Amino acid sequence: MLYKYLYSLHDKISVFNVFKYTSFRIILAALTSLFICFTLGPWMIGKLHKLQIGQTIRDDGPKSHMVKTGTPTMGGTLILFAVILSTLLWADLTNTYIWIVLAITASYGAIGFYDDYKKIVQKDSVGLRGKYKLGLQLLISLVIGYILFISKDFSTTITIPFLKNVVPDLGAFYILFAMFVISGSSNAVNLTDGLDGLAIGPIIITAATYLLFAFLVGHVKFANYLQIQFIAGANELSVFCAAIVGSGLGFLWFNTYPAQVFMGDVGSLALGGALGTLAIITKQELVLAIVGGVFVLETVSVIVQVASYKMTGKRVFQMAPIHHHFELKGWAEPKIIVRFWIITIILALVAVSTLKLR
Ligand code: 57M
Repeated sequence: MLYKYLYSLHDKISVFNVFKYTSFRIILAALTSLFICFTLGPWMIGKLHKLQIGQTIRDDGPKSHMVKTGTPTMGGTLILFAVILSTLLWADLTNTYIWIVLAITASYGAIGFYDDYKKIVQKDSVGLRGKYKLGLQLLISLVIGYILFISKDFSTTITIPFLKNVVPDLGAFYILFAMFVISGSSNAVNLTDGLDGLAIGPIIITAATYLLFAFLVGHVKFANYLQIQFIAGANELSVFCAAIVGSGLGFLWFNTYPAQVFMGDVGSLALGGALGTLAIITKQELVLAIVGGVFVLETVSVIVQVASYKMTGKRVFQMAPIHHHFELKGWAEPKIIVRFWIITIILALVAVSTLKLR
């Protein structure tokens, strides 16, 4: 929005020519969303305190969490505000992909907001029932999957990491696949969001990785050189990714241990859904399971724990998701968090290497 206006002045002010470049707008989007979170963060935390939007802590979890009672939550509202505003300011709004990622972010955010609101403001411990939450997520991702499916340029093949010549075409099943990736990613991030900074760290790293993927797949020269699928217009998504990176860093300032604010479902469901959608549009679908390995690990730990308990009556982990297992083993919270970040950085490097090792 703003960039089009500023660029239109380049005849008079030649330096404004710079707004034409995606690379410059990536930096502006990151800085704008970071600045919004930095400056509005303290005000929002104060407001959440005032409104008594504080977390209730389950007493069947690690006892170390009891001190977190009353920590303001729903901080994801600020992240989403910053992401959406800086994308609107610096991205090309004639680009359909931008509207698709904004739609997922806003709609999944609305589901999370309603769930948080029911739990925290209306004191309904169940919140939005799991089946309705998942049903809504699937319905929205069905619509997005269908829109992509009918758009003439969109291919229904999937990219298999490290295997250049294996390109399965899912045809209409791609819609189901997209639903699985988008909703699965949203719920996996939600499960991971159980320690200070544990979710936002890997979200930042994953968004930065997709910033690079979007930039490369959207440039015909880079795509040809790397022999990856060229997706016209996908490079604009790197502006959106930058907005997530910036707001994520701004939020982490306050969410780092000991956290002054939690993101709530409004943040985790939306950002997870956004990452899943980025993976689908950039045709780097399965790479999400590599760079988002921590999200996958957390989810698998829950599946294994529940399956084992139902079938044998025994638990595999002291508690699932797996971050609780390490807490109960006596690891300090910051140690678990930083180690999960380190793992994600390593996985991001592996994910990027799939561009060359094929
Ligand atoms: C929500 N929510 C956090 C905060 C955050 C099936 C089962 C595994 C589901 C799972 C679950 O409900 N997961 C999704 C996880 C909660 O955080 C809030 O929720 C938002 C994210 N959705 O933004 O608003 C708590 O997490 C801690 N936290 C931090 N720092 C942060 O920055 O410390 C969050 C953000 C917060 C705070 O304590 O209150 C959560 O964990 O509840 N359920 C579980 O994770 C439960 N596990 C479980 O029941 N395991 C069983 C079986 C069923 C697998 C087992 O192992 O036998 C545990 N959750 C908790 N206590 N809190 C159980 C004990």
